Amino acid sequence: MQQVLRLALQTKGRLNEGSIKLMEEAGIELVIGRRNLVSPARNFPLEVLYLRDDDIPQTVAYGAADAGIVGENEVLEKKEEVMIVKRLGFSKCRLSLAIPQQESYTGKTWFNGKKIATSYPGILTEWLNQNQIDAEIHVINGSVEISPGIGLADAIFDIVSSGSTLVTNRLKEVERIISSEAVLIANKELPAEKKEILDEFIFRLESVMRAEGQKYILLNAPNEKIGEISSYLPGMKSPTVMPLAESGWSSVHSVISDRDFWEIIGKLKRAGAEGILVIPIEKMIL
Ligand code: PRT
Ligand code: ZN
Repeated sequence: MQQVLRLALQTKGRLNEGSIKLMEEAGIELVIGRRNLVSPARNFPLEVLYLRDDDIPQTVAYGAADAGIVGENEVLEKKEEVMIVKRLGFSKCRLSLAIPQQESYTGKTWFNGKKIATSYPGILTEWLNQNQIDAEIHVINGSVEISPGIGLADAIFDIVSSGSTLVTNRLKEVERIISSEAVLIANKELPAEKKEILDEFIFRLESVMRAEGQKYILLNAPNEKIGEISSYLPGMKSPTVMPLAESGWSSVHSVISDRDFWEIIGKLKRAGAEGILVIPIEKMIL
């Protein structure tokens, strides 16, 4: 029987959408049965096991799933024996300490003798120990941010993304402890056949991720300007230059990154480029 890689994904929540989108972009079609716990892929030796994010590190460590997509924060908190094989660049956030806005923050020692509410006691304990701070940890799951307001704690240690939840609860971020993003984790002892499927899966993810933030650009240029124009277009290798039917003109093709987009376009126009076309790239194989 052919081996299948069992991949744990979050059933619903912030990681689910990004994970499913990544699967689609990697060309992996899932058979989504109604309320199914396990969903096989139609066209790739993989099946998805849907779980709560908190359970993903342990499930992968124990081998009930071979790999999984989960927030790095959960991996660090749970300390299970898993490998982080790929950082995936979505669901970015940070774990921070926050205190009531009216408090004046005097530095890390402010936390001495204070009560901190969190769902991440492991990461917090480590930070407190490293900084030799003696604080009390109050573990709660969900709505951590309301604890100072209702007198349950002096401070919180929680996930922050835009920071608006803190503002709403009249809190201010005073220490950023870790930053996190979605990661692909894997069991440390995968059999060779599953390892091969995982490598192919990673190869596909990399092709998709590489293409993100990159655009394909085509333009027409007078031949005497090709040298200057090419110098603005690093591309994957050098740009492709093809003669146009109209003599003295060529078509130039290359790849540019979103970040440099406007700066490069300006330079190209000043150098005499015309008919500039910019097209999204779906995948990029090196
Ligand atoms: O049901 P299940 O247990 O699977 O899901 P969950 O409710 O535990 O997790 P979920 O779906 O909320 O988050 C899953 C993962 O997404 C987290 O472990 C993080 O790795 C990542 N992530 C990214 C976030 C956020 N951004 C985020 N903003 N997780 C939570 N938040 C919450 C945060 O707790 C706070 O209440 O959003 C609020 C802060 O957001 P801002 O934008 O107001 O700062
Ligand atoms: Zn959870």
